[in-house]
This record gives sequence, structure tokens and C-alpha cells, in this order.
Amino acid sequence: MKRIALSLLVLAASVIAADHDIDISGFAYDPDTLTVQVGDTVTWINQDSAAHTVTADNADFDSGSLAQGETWSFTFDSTGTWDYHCTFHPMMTAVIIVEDSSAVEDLSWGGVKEQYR
Ligand SMILES: [Cu+2]
Repeated sequence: MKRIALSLLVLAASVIAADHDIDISGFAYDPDTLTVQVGDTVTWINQDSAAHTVTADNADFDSGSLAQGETWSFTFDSTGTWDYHCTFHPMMTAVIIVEDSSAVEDLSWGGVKEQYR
């Protein structure tokens, strides 16, 4: 029974993806630290009259120039931490932290899941 329930739990966790918005406003990313789950999509919206970019420090993603009112989205498919910045204004920095939601579920199961790994 537990094995079946766990399988459904993992399936649900992998199917449910959320969307998150980050405002680019006043030469800053808001929020400047965002934690999401694997599979989630983050959308940046440039609210400034100045153009900005969303550029990963490790070059995993790069929005290119975003004019005022433009949006850009990226889906995070693996866990990790991505520092990013604006190529036009290097003092603009922020971070996306991607976690595995099924790992979070482990806590509620009191480690039962580990027995089946
Ligand atoms: Cu900028």
C-alpha cells in the first residue's frame, strides 16, 4: 500500500508545475531571491523604462535585451542555484534556487521513501 501511495505522490509532484513572476523595477529584480521547484517556470517582467537582461552567470540562460513591458520566461528542469545579472547593469544581481519537491515530501513521510530506493 505504501509503495502505491508513494508512486502517486511522486507522480503528482512531477506533474504539478507552478509559475512565478519576478518584476524588474528600479534597476533591481523583485524578489531578488526566489526558491522554486523543479519544473517550475519563472517569468521576468521589465517594468523599467531602461532595457534590462536576465543573464545567468554560468550562461545557462540569457533573455537578451528586454524593453519596458517585455517579459521573458525560463523553465528550470533540474535542481541547483543560478546566480544571474543584467548585462547592461552588472550591479543588478539576483538568484534562483531550484529544489526537488519530492525531496521535500520525504520529510512528511518520515523517511519511509528511502526504504524503497
Ligand atoms: Cu539592467
